[in-house]
Amino acid sequence: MDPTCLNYCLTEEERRTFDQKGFFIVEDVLPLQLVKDVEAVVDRIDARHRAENNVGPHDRVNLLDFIGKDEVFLELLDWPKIFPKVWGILGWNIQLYHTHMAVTPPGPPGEAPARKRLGWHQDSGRLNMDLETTPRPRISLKVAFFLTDTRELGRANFYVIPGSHLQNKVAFPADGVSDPAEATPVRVPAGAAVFFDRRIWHAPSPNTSSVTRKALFYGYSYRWLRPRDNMTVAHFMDRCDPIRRQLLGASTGGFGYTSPSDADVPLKGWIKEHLGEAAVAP
Ligand SMILES: O=C(O)CCC(=O)C(=O)O
Repeated sequence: MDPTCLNYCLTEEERRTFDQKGFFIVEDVLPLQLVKDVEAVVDRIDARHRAENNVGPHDRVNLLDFIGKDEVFLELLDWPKIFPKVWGILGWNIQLYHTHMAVTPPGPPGEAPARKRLGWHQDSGRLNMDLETTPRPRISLKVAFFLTDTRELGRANFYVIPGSHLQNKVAFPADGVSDPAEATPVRVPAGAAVFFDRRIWHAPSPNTSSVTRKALFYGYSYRWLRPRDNMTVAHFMDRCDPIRRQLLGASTGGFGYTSPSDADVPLKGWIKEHLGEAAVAP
């Protein structure tokens, strides 16, 4: 891994914002030419998925496990402007546990979206029922790469309730259709990344604009968590460096997920080499 990524380590302000609000935004993460290149790949995959699954042109596609579908997605896995922030938050015993590609086209012309509450949720399904603490533990985060400018409202903005990552429940308005007063659209330019704690209450929203919104979600977790999708990456392993192999799920065996040796976590060795012993403690 190129050590120049160390220019993009997690800042104290980012850490504070993440701890307090449950998310933060980093702009200019992807150069615009790369955004265009990635978008072309997303368009091809989206078109095939729609054709094969009979999905209409105005319906949202949320395709899980896109990581293995093109080499360019591998580049974003340890992208220098984001990856040091990921291990700055979670530490070195980490993996990619989940990816999803969200393509939200404009709704049908002349048809306003139904008046209903957004689909608020915390990530990770059963974790939110099976873990008994308040708040529940963090365990994972997502990085959302935005390929579309969503600075305007109505562009299928990603919504969050800032600070709600420390709440197991949200109080919804009694009318059954309104969103909580604290619901906030995340408004970012193309090429930005949004880091969010899996526990933050968040939701997709309808697209009332004329522009299709495209975003790629990379979920990072501790290595002992089971992947949330099929992680179809075996064909990538040969061409990956040891840190990428770690991120894609490699381990010396079952024991190595919960009690990793140095061979299981080359990221730990890399951080120690460049930032010293204290950076990898405990
Ligand atoms: O596509 C979006 O804006 C929402 C994504 C989402 O709900 C999720 O990552 O769980």
